Amino acid sequence: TSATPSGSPLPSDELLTAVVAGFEERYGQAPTSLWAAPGRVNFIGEHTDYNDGFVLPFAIDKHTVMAVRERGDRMLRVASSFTDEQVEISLDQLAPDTISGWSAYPLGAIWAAGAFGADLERVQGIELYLVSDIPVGAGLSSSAALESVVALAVNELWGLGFDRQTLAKIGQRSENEVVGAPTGIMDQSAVLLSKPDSAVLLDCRSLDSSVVPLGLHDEELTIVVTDTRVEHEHATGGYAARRASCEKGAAVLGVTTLRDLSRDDLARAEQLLDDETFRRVRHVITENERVLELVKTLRASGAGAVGELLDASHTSMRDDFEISVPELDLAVEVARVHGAVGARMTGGGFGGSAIALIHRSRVESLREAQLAAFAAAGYVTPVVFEVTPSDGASRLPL
Ligand code: GAF
Repeated sequence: TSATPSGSPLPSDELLTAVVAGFEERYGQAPTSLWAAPGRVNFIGEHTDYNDGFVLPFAIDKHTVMAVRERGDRMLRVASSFTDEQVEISLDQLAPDTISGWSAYPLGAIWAAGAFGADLERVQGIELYLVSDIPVGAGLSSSAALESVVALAVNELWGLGFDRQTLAKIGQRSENEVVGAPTGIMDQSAVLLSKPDSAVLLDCRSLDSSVVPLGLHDEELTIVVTDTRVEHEHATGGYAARRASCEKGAAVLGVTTLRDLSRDDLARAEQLLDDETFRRVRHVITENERVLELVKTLRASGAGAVGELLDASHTSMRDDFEISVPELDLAVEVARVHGAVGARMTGGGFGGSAIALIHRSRVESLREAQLAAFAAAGYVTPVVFEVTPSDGASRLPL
């Protein structure tokens, strides 16, 4: 894989070849522009985004790549390597209830741009083809990458004039209203705002963001992802239930969102809430603190000093928020035993991936240990790989 001038890894040559070849095969012509959006790892700050709290994600060196050609009519045509299904719809027909299935991700982002005020009546259609090496269902934001790559491309091709934070909101709106998952603003923000070797500190209330250098290289540290291959889904089940618990906790405690609470409110929360809701609230309050504490520690003492906060975050997700699964707990435990500075599950939970912050020299032994431990437990073989904190979505040279 080659890199940009700023040192961020570009999508693999394999993806770039596949996207152009796939486009030509589907549409019989060459594309006129290429776009890429990365997946993300959340370093810390889980289920805090929809509570107006703090998150600290970074983009990774895995990408969704899209080839596009502008058309002379109002048709949108979307195709991908994920499925044989090619979807065609006129811009005049685009609405949440006319789009479904996998095409809800790319088409939903276009609809949402209109919902944010873009004048889609004056634009002409496009045809696009998508490929990706971000594993689906691994908690690495393959959906946000899809929404964001489309939002970024049409913003530029159609001259819509949105800034990146608004493009993130457009992706989120599509996810909420077209895909139907009640997710927050973190993933699309990570995909669109990240910078190499850094994480993005985002205040999900004000949407103020700052780039926080991770300095992993200087300390010979790296981040290893263990994708448990237990697939999660945010449109159904646990994710929405957790969100509802947080809203209930905030309502009982008389605040707009849990962001308005601090450690000083825990005693009152324990008195007023049932045990389960109390533990959900405690996770969010303490997780917000951990995000800010981690950024402080990182700046003062470097990444080698943040392990305890990562570990505490996992414990809180496992015991208080109850979004971990045995496979994630095992991956975290194995990482700790094999010398990780810290480890935690990342993303929405109920499956997906765990991350370990670890010395580079220990990556291979950690991989072997994960494979052996999962085999011994009778779990599906996990996929273990290093990730590099990378640049956000961009246009690629064609
Ligand atoms: C998923 C959601 F999409 C995010 O908005 C966030 O809530 C995350 O789960 C949990 O931190 O990735």
